[in-house]
Amino acid sequence: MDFKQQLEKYVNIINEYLDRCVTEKELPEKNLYSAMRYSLMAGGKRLRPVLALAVCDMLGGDLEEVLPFACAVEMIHTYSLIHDDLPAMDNDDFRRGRPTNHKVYGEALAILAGDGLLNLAFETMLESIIKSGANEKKARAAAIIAKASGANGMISGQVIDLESEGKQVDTEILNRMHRLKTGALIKAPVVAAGVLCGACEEDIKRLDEFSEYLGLAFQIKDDILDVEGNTEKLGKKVGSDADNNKSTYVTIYGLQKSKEILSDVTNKAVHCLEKFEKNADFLRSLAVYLLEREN
Ligand code: GRG
Repeated sequence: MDFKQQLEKYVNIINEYLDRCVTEKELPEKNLYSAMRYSLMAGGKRLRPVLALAVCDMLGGDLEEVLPFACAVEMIHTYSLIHDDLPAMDNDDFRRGRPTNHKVYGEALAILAGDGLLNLAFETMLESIIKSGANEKKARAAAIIAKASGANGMISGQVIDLESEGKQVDTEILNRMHRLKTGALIKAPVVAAGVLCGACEEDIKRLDEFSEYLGLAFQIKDDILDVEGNTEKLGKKVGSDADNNKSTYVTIYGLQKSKEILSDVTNKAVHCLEKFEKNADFLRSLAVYLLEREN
């Protein structure tokens, strides 16, 4: 199976699982489920859960055991996008090629849909832990994901982002912001999948370093796409960083230097996978695919 076919296979597995997690019920609160589904099933690259499944295959693990955790990360990611788009945050009108959640359902329901997805993520992981009889590896994986998405991770990154608006921040703050806001939720599925599959501590460290570089590369590319991307392909507005007066890799280093850093960081990510030899082929291709992505 080539890279594109394997990627499609992973995305289909993820979409089928997510589709079963949120169903619209004929209940007085059915609009809540509709708002949750609206954003969760709106497409998206599914990068975070794909990473978890790819690490699982690389380590010879059981995809069924990793899937609830992989999809929990996607639920958390989707909640963060819904909240990030709100008028109180980035105030965006388009996401994943459609009007943002609050544009369709109103602000109050969008906030609650985000809350619903966040809690569903933890419900999904906890049910999997309970089903396996208080499995220690699963508990550790859930803790990694909880830490990455909370005040020790993504939420702090978002706070730095909000408080940096309109200021020229230095590279130390910019890197901290990226590491927390974007990097943490890219690292979590990689490391959590390693833990779930029983990887040794040295391999967990390799996965940690790989995903650290990959998360940074992903964010640099995001900064570049916000300047020279295409609104239709991206499914969201281009130039939103400039509109919100944000410091990015492009505003600090310029477009050309940012591209050089992106290429260097991607090479470093790929280098971290050497030990896994042929089994890491998909993840290597994924790193290059992300470097070249247009959305
Ligand atoms: C509201 C707590 C809270 C956090 C928001 C994720 C985030 C933090 C903000 C999103 C804003 C943004 C553009 C961040 C940069 C990188 C990023 C997370 C892009 C969106 O992720 P993709 O490209 O999106 O994986 P898809 O739609 O493909 O899943």
